[in-house]
Amino acid sequence: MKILGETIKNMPWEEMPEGYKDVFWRSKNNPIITKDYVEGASTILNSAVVSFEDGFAGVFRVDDRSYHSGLHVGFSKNGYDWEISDKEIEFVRTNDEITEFCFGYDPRVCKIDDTYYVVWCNKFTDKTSSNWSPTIGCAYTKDFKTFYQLENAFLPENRNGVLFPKKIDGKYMMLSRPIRGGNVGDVYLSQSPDMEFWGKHRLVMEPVSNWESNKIGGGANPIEIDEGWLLIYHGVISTCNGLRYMVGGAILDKEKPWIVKHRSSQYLMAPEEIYERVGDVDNVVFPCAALADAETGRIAMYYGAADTIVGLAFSTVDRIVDFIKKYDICE
Ligand code: BMA
Repeated sequence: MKILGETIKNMPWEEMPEGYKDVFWRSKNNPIITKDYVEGASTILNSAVVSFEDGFAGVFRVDDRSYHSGLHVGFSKNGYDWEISDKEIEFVRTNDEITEFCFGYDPRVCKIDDTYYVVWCNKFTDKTSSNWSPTIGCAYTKDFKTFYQLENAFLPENRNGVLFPKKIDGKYMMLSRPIRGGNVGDVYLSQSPDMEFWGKHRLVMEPVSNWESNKIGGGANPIEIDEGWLLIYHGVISTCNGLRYMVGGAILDKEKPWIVKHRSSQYLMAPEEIYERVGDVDNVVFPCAALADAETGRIAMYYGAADTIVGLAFSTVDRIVDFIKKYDICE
């Protein structure tokens, strides 16, 4: 199975432990990022990384000690050691009517042509409103210095915006998770000619297996492979002990990515290590980014663990696709 896309120099990588059986293996250096990277941080969690110039850039969710979620930019040469700004990104609004940035949950960063788009869970209403109403905020940057904020993509409530790394049939494509009653939800796809007007909405998938029965949502940007789009997403089960967040996998159709061609009935990764099981929110692994190297087929996934730190886990495109097909619910 081939990854179609960039070859990544200095890709973070560690060999699979001998005799290892699961899909993803964790970095021996986990946690990769802790609160100590940013002065005044309470936690640094669900964050996005992309390759940039001769290394990597990231947009990090930093919750401060008032529990305000800000987005901070960071840079790294090797994907492990990061310089993260102590200051929040100050978005330049492209028109005065765009809601001022209020908070930033779960950012994703996606390079499309020569532009890096940032999408995150944004508060729809203004700073003074106590109304929660989350939706998908959008911005772009070319240099990770100046970020221009665009219109919110959707009406509230919506979370987990994830862009495809190229236009399909001339349109930007975004996955998102509108909330249906009681904070449960499914993955939808919306299309846009300009990153402003979104339509042609399609239902992509609903929870099917028990492990994801509470809700599902996008994870990393879909990875283009010869067979379609490899989607690493998150799924949640509601247990007697609260919610448990896990990682799932599916392959979407190349031209019509709202069509699911393969999808695993089994999760690909679940909270297992102590830093995934215990934290601000126990039992959470939450993927927001995956580096995918076309030359080697290697995949390095960045994920938030227990809403407290950022971890890194590795796999290969073959290993993930084989697993999805072995447990395929679309067969
Ligand atoms: C979701 C999001 C994530 C978080 C998860 C578990 O609703 O807010 O940021 O990781 O809950 O708390």
